[in-house]
Amino acid sequence: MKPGNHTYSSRIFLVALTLVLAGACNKDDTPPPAPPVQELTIVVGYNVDGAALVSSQIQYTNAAGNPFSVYTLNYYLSGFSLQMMDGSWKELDDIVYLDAFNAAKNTFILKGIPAGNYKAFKLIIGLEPENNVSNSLPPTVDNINMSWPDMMGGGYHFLKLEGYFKDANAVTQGYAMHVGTNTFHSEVVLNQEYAISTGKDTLKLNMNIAEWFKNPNTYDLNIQGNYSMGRDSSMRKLSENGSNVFTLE
Ligand SMILES: [Cu+2]
Repeated sequence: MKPGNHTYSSRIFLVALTLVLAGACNKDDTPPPAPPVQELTIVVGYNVDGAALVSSQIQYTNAAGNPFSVYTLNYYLSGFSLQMMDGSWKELDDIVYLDAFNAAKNTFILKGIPAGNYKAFKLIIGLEPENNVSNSLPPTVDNINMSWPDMMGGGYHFLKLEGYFKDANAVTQGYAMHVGTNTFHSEVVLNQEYAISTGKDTLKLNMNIAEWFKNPNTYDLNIQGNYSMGRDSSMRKLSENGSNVFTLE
């Protein structure tokens, strides 16, 4: 072996050793990165069969042919669950109060959702039985206004949809679609693919208010009644229709 070759080999060995040591040092000194926090902002929008939601004169017509307006739309969303591509579900405990005519109460943030691709989004309109307990929510003005009388079963209103309609004699009357009491929450399943990226992301939910009167039950305010509170047959129809009011954008 020539002396020059020996020197060259030693140099390669030293360079290699340095790299190994450097790598080892980096491994010891660098903490593992903290898992990123995913925030999913949900923005809720409204329409009435494609028409913009405006709180004003009677200008919409429901599936039964009743001309109607919308002045109040308050409700709870809860039971959020997001299905990943492998079929597993990420369930969340959030309970959110919404007011269609208050922009600040149509946006909310769900936290701690792993980034990735999803294939379904579930939620309920209203409260599940374990949360539908009188005075169990923080005593905000909104929650107090949504309380359901104890003598009628207690808990909270799941939905208040109110406005005016023209009855069979073309006389303007008020209507109040109030839904509450256990088993009358609406289950919403949106089978649609969406991606949640690392960091912050947004999903848009759209409610077609006309669906409350339409599918699967045509709700005629003249026949079924313009007040639903405490009437099981009316609340059942509305809660079934509620399963079809949302689409995911
Ligand atoms: Cu009521």
